[in-house]
Formats: sequence, C-alpha cells, structure tokens
Amino acid sequence: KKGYVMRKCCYEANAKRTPFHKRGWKMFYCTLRDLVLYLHKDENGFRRNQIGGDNLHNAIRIHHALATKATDYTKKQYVFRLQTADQAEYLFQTSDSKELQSWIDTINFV
Ligand code: I3P
Repeated sequence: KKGYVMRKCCYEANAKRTPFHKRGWKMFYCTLRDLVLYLHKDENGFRRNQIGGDNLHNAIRIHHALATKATDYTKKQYVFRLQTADQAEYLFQTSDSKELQSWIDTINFV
C-alpha cells in the first residue's frame, strides 16, 4: 500500500514523549513493504530510495505494532494511532474513512 498521509509523533521508542519542537504534523508519501512503513518526502523520494536503497532513518517497523482508530483525537478527522513494539506512538491522518480503514487493516493484517 502507498499514499500520502500526515503524521504526528507522540512518543519515541520506550514511551519517551516526543519533545515539543518535533510534535508537528508533517506530510509524507508512505509505503509499506516487508513489515516496514517507509515515510518518504514525496513520490520522487520513494523512487530515489528504490534505486539507492531504503532510507532507514524514516522507517517504522510494524512487526507486533497495532493500528487503531484514534477516536479520542478530535482535532482532525480520519486519524489512526500506531503503537509499535518498541513503544513508540504516532498519529496518522488519512484522506477519508475508506483510506483510514484500509491503512489500519493493512498494518494490522500484513
Ligand atoms: C506542535 C504542533 C502540533 C500540535 C502539538 C504542538 O507544535 O502545533 O500541531 O499538535 O501539540 O506541540 P510545533 O509545530 O511547534 O512542533 P496538535 O495538532 O495535535 O495540537 P502537542 O504538544 O499538544 O502535541
């Protein structure tokens, strides 16, 4: 699965709260492959990474991760929460309810 999403970091690994200056929403072209969610700057970034090898800096391992609708987050629509095995936590905003469910299912059932 591939597509543009907005992402906000809430907790880094080991449930360490993300500092204020890094808590903003940011757009990424997101792709999922081999249990890793890659966050590219845009589609060109995705193509470059395919040729030059993946940029592991902006990668989230989703093995034993859980995606759930962020019903408690009311500032934006179509947002899901991703909790990783290493206890990091992110919010992702998708474009509509169909995309929201599709990302959640893809992450949880790969
Ligand atoms: C953050 C930015 C986020 C906001 C976050 C701010 O500031 O305004 O949009 O999250 O609030 O810290 P900055 O751009 O300077 O990083 P929300 O959109 O969810 O309010 P937070 O610290 O309460 O997470």
